[in-house]
Amino acid sequence: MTAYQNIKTETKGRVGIIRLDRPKALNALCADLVRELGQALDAFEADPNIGCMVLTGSDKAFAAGADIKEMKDQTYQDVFLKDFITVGWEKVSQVRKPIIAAVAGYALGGGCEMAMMCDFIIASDTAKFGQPEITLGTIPGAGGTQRLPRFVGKSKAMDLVLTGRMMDAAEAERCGLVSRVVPLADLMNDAIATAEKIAGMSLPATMVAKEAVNRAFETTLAEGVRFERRTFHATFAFDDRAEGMAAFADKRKAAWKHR
Ligand code: CO8
Repeated sequence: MTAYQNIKTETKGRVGIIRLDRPKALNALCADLVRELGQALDAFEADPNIGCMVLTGSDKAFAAGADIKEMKDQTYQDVFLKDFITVGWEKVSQVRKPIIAAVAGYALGGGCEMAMMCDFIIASDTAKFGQPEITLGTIPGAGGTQRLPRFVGKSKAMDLVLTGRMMDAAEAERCGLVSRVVPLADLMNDAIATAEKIAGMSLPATMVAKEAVNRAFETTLAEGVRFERRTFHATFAFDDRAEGMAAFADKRKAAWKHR
């Protein structure tokens, strides 16, 4: 397995776990960390034994944002020429296998944005979310102004982006940013059990389901429903669709060919 400096990876059954691990900076997302994260995502994406991923941090911080110390002296030319953020970061939103964010502690700025790039967020009761970039004289740069309103609506997104305040896990669940909140001690067990359940499904069905839900955020309702209909029809080409329905009719457990 590749040796990483800023993350740790492990597998549990068909689940690939990536842990952000830069404790001295509360997992601030420096360039090396983002590069390693991209490599780990690529490796799990390519591994036929992995059906779902979990992205997590420490009890204290999922990630406290982009690395401010690394950013502070950069010029417009620097960030423009290297297309800062686009390279590396987008990979989290581009993996085709499902990925769950398991968030404890701070998920701020780029950390909150990275959690939102995952398919859904399971939070511990100690989690804190926010987009504090305004307090640094800048704005979210990894999708915060676009993804946050889609999760929580305009009013709450404006409140968070314009004040830079943090919200706790209860508020994040109320407004739909997270799918569920669990006690800190249960966070990883819950996230891994959820990922195992997903990884136990037919992989092609899981991947097209993810693609179809994501389409809802990128198109009109009519186009989205048309896309869903065509994709649903296409699942009739899957061996596993035939097996799933046959297993139901035979009152037996489906034996997926593609997992
Ligand atoms: N960048 C660099 N270092 C950080 C960051 C960060 N984002 N967050 C914390 N650290 C460091 C601290 O400097 C400190 O280091 P040191 O011990 O050397 O002084 C160490 O981590 C521990 O932090 P604190 O002592 O501050 O810990 P506290 O428990 O007192 O406070 C907080 C925790 C409230 C989370 C506080 O650390 C904080 O406010 N951090 C900054 C949060 C923030 O503003 N995040 C947004 C960053 S901007 C951003 O994400 C833009 C995204 C756009 C895309 C970016 C692409 C790269």
